Amino acid sequence: MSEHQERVSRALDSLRVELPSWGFANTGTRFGKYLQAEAATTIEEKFADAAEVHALTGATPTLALHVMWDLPGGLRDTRKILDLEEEHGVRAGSINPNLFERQEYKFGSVCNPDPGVRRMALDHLLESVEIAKALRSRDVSLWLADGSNYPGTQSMRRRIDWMAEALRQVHGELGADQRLLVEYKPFEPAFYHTDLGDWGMALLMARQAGEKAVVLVDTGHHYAGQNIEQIVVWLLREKRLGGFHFNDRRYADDDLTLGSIDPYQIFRIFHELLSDSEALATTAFMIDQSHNLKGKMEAMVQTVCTAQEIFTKAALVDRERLAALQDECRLVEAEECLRQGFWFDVRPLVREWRVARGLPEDPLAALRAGGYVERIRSERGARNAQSVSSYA
Ligand code: PSV
Ligand code: MN
Repeated sequence: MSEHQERVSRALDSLRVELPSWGFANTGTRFGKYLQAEAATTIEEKFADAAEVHALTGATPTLALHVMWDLPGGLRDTRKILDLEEEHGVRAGSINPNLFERQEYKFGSVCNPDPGVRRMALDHLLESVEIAKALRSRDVSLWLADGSNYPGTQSMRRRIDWMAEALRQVHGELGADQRLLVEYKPFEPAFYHTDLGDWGMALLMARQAGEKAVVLVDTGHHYAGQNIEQIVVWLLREKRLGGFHFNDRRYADDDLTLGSIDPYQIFRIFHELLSDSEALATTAFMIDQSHNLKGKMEAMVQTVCTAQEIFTKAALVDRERLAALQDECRLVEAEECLRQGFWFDVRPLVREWRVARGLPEDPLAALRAGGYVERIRSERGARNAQSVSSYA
């Protein structure tokens, strides 16, 4: 086996990407939804879709769950999830509390000035920790939609204290191997201030919560032009990088397919991660995309294949040589050393790896040829069409 092949195999054997349950369901924009006949309408269907993606790519053994959407009965629903895990060979991944959809959260959840609403949010978080324990899930993944729309309408300062108090309590209930992932976002749904607006705020909050709290970087949650790989480097250095929500964006949190706009950025992020093998082993790679126009299944398989290809490119960078070139400030050679991996056409090697692992050589072609999408379209079409008419 050539050195390249070996590196590619090692990289692909190690890469695990978590799928978002919500990526299989009908989603839209704030202007409405275009419903797809194939979209999953139940948790059973989400597990089935995730299992199909895993069978095609060999890289997606876990499914992220959103508590309100996937376990509306809370802890009581965990039995059903355990059965689905067994049936489909896909495990529950990160557990995502929902602190943004209930009417009570209009002015925030754990940052709400109303102590009753704060309590309600905390109870939901604590139940989410219990759900994660029951499902043997390592990560409780927290995204707060909290914020405000107009200057002066909320005390940003007091809201920090309320948030810190809640996160400390949640942290106190985590099991020995569990983690609290803290996600940040600069705007939306709030348009003036977001209580966790950037990675620095998330890092400070994680530190205050406790040592099992780490930061989650959603690639779509940055201002245009921000150097995300530098953020990754800082979080790695602080030992507080918990994981990623991968997607791509052109303007804001667009939820576009990974690598569709700027594949070099994802490559640079992977390159920094691959420079820290210890952190790499614990970092959660999750997809957070909603495919509004593309077919759900096709888009998901395309995303995972893209992650595999770009990760492999980054694995080919000769990091030892790069470090030497950096030390000697041989700028062009250093840049070319990095870019060598990016420009290398890894696809033949990735195909070889797939065949060697008993996977389809071309997962997208296999999806199209396998009839799965046609079958779920006919099974789910009527149900999805019903929601079209009720939507209209
Ligand atoms: C918010 O934009 C976010 O990125 C959070 O991770 C949510 O959990 C997810 O999208 C789904 O709404
Ligand atoms: Mn996210």
